[in-house]
Amino acid sequence: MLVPRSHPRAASLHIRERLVHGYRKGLVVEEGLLAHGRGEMFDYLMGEKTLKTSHDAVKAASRMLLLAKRPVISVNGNLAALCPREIVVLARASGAKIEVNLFYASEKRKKAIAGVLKRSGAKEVLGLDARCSQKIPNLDSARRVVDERGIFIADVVLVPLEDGDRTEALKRFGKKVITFDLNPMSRTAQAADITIVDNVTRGMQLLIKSCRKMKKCRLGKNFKFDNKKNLSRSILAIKNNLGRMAHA
Ligand code: PTJ
Repeated sequence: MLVPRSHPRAASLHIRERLVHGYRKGLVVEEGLLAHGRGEMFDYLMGEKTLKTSHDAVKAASRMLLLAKRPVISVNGNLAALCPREIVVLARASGAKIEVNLFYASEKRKKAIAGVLKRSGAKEVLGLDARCSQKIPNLDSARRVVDERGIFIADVVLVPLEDGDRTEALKRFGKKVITFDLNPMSRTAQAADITIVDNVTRGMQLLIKSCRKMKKCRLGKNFKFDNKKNLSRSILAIKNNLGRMAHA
């Protein structure tokens, strides 16, 4: 049966198609397809809509990005396949650099991802020049290799769809971490300073809008955001939604 595009289910099918296309083009790894499936499950439980708590997290994240001295958007295969244009627009709106950083690293995939970003309008993509490589201490995966002009010296790093080990390593290394994760219970979601519990395809657009809006305001340097509390509220919202679905 054909589902009309306006239906949330149609949106999720469209997102899936983009990811599969990204896989065929060599941007996404097989493990990325599995990670997406996990995300889809949480999105389904959320009713495929942005939660109120996620809007609050987006506001806090845009503030943190705009107040940062050296913000960086860390790009992996899934993010590049799902929202290449949004990455470039968000970088412009927030003043962040763009760096390719992969869990399952390969030069070929890095180049393919950088190519997509450049075709989407990126002027500079970090993470490709081996002469600029530095290492995040106490991390085993390929994600420890970062660019000395980017993540290595960043104060705030946006790490969508991240693995828990690197989020914790980035925190130990003194970085503020913002993440998108549909699973509010994941290690990354719990370890980050700000977790946007939303599909990255919706969340990136909201973050761009929020950065553009906040840019026009005078931002106070100090602001508080209780990520743990916001995550608990997100879990409760999902639980309530589940209850409604069960009784529908
Ligand atoms: O491209 P690479 O080599 O860097 O590899 C990327 C993956 C995604 C394979 C790697 O980072 C990975 O294995 O990630 P994890 O540990 O599986 O975590 C992915 C998290 O992202 C999970 O908690 C998912 O629920 C969540 N997720 C999946 N799809 C989305 C998502 N969150 C937001 N939006 C999505 N579309």
